[in-house]
Amino acid sequence: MRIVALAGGIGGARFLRGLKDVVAPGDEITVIGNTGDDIHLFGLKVCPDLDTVMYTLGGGIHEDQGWGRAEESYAVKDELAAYGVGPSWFGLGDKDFATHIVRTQMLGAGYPLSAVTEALCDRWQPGVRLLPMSDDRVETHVRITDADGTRAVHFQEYWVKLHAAVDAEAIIPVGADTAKPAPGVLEAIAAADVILFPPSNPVVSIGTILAVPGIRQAVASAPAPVVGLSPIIGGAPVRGMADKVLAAVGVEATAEAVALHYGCDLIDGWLVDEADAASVDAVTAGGIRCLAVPLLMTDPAATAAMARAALELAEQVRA
Ligand code: FO1
Repeated sequence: MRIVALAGGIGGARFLRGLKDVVAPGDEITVIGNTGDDIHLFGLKVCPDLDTVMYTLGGGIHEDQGWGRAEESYAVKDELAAYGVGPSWFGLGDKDFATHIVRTQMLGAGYPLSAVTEALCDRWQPGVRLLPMSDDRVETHVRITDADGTRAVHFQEYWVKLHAAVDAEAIIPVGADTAKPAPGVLEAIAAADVILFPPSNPVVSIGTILAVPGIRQAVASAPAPVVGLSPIIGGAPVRGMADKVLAAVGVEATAEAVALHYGCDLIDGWLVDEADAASVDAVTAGGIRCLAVPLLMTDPAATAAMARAALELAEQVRA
């Protein structure tokens, strides 16, 4: 079976680890990764969501953080700070720097991001094919108003430096409108037997991937059933500040609202947590098959059960 998943960072990567546990030998998983979180720092290109998938599935992730490397040190970061070279608010570790140096070196040599990602994955062997959504530069910016007035800040500044403390007035995936899907992305979607939306941020992760011209249309018209898992449980995001960016696009932070935001032209099935069982009827009325199952990825077995439930719902939709 060919499975395609549109994935963002931490939640998406953790879900994929469970998916790998439940698929049969010979099944292929292609991950279309969000690159809107990418940031250029110290002359290096950092791809947080691609790296989180690669490290999580490759066994190098800092498990508690869900980003960066395990057993990390920060000597380079401290030296940069000693030179007064910022920013200091983004925690790049020494081992992680090597990834960004290799990536930037290969990009500078003319390799597209998709080829670079494939090369980095040669080392990590994540057990999935990891494709960036695009080889073109897309960077999500957030319009905010605070004491310094109204301005757009890079998503990472909003997320990591400002802790999403101010409301997001608008989410702008800069460059998305002229970006092209990376090689293999549209083909994977068209050939998929199942397409999954893991519990990633529906606006800045999955939304950004869908903002690349051609990708939303490919998913909507794909023969495969499309099943998503709600990143919102009981009216709050499981982690992160998805509610802040959902508000920016006028979507309530509920499992039901996110399903209807994607819409029945895009998704065929939607898993909500048992805490949101009351929303099953409303999602169903929206033309989307809906089931309430445990959605907290408390441990590998729970995550595997979620992945199994998503695949089973896809089969029900297909029938
Ligand atoms: N997130 C934080 O909250 N604080 C950090 O200092 C931080 C550093 C960092 C470095 C590399 C990387 O790949 C990710 C990093 N993240 C950090 C997470 C990142 O902001 C998020 O993973 C995604 O952008 C959102 O999914």
